[in-house]
Amino acid sequence: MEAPKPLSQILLLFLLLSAYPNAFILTALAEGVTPEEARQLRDEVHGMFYHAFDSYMKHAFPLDELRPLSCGGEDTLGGYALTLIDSLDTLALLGDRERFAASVEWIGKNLRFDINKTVSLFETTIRVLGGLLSGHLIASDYATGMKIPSYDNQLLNLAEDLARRLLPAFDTPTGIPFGSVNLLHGVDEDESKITSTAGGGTLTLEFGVLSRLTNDPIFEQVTKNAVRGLWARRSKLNLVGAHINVFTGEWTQKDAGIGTSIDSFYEYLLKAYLLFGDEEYLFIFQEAYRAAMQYLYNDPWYVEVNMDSAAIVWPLFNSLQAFWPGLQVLAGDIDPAIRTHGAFFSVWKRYGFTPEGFNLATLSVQHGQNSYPLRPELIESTYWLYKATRDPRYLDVGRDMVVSLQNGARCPCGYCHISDVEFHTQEDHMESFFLAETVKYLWLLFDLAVGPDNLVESGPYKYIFSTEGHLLPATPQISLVLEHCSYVGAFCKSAGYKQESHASDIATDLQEANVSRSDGGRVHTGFPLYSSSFESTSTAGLIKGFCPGLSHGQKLGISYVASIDATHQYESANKREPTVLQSHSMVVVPNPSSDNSPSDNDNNHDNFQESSEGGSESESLHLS
Ligand code: DMJ
Repeated sequence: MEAPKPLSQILLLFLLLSAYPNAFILTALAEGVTPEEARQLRDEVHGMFYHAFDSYMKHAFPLDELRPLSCGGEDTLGGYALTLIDSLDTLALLGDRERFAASVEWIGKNLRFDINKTVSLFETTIRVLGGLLSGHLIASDYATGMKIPSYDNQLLNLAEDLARRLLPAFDTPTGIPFGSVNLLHGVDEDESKITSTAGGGTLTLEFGVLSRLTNDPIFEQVTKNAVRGLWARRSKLNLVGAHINVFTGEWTQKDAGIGTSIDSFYEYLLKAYLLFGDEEYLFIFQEAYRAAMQYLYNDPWYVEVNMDSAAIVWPLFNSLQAFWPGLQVLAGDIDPAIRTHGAFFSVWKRYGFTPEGFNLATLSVQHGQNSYPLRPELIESTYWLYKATRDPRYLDVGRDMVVSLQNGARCPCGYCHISDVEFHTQEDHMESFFLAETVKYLWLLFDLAVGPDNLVESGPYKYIFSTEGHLLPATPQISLVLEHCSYVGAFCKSAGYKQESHASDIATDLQEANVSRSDGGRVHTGFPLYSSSFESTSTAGLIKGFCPGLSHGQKLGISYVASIDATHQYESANKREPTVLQSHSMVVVPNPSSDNSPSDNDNNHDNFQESSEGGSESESLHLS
């Protein structure tokens, strides 16, 4: 690892960066993608998927992953057709009934997990368990339009068998799991006791869904316990480190950040709340998010700091950070998401790909971190920002990404890792997440622009994407609700009539549900409610209660309400006027603990819920 930069250099950097954000955003402006082009791009991405998927099936299957340069395959995880499992729900999303059904059938008949393999708990959960569960939820349900008549829960049975083999990893004094586990023998004797925060804290969605499908709470319990174990050891600043000893609970790597080793810990806090409605996750997310925005955010970038002192240790952009603007869209914090996405995309534009590390002090590729292993994160955020704003500039961004992938990464039998973004050197490997995520988000982006007509946007459920891009539907069985009304708002700034009517519907709903009192136009609930959105042009709101006035899509899905702004933005962008985006479509950010200052906390935070509940009236977490 390179030594941290001197403070003067870092200060200079931030002076530079504070002048840069707009420039970064403006560099994102390109020739506009027309609706017809969007359709062509969607079809091109479809072709990209099949170039890689068919090559995998021809040259690598049933090995785990494709070697796209040499047209071969390799076992990289457990030796169980990883790429096929990871691709299942993308096949379904693309409407490929034939390959989806054939893949489900093959997996049901051939996969076994009683094998003497030590595997990564995190990777196995997000890729294999998540892939099996989303495949099961699509194959078993008429409402998805992809039900397989002969399907008889084979994928669910496999998922349960696999998860039971992973359970020994959670048998630690802290509840934070080991990083790896043997599928036949449990945890190896010499297994490392050090694990990453993301590794221990990114398991709740898959295990929680499994619990709700099998009616066995154990899976949900152990993964929630792991999150509690990590969060209880947060610093006084509400930051978590990167690596921890699962026996002693000591942090062995105290660098706090939103990227490498921590990223999806934040992601699953919010998504576990959205999928399961479990407010404990929301409380933790709110505190964790607020701290991240306070200590890690250097508009528009994010740095790594010491979790105790907040001193900057690494002024680096790392490519895993790029999921964050997408998460911010789900959290309703769209303005900083737009700026950060613009900054991150400026790195992509410079090299044609994002390097694993980009040094913000030298404004160059971080030594030793010059590869682009086909990661999806920036594309994922582009999709979410387009979904939230409908700003056509995000289609331009998507087109640039397609061009980069087609010109730089496409190789004879698939898509190659780029081992050096400065020279576009190709490497003979294709991670399964290229088909599970990278191509999926690109396709969704362009399909959104031309239709949309797909399971995610027009299907019967609200879908939460796992960190591997797997589709996890908020079915009543999974969300444990009928009239679930953790409504992710679809308000738009200038659509005043919609905003007003929603606001009054909601106020009425809350009164009817006897959980609120209305006072001077503000809505108060027993649960902290983001209230000011109804009065201002800001558009954030988490609405709890019963919402008879809302459509099915609004109650159960993240649904976009076209706004006057959006139309205006489209026109403006086509006239090449840089516009500031304001219309929002999905928003949740109440703050239950505005008076819970970091100094109120001590190092052992087992009582985090109590301290959260002591919070005053809700407020926004917009901290920029
Ligand atoms: C994927 O496996 C997941 O997105 C994970 O959260 C991070 N790493 C890769 C993609 O970069």
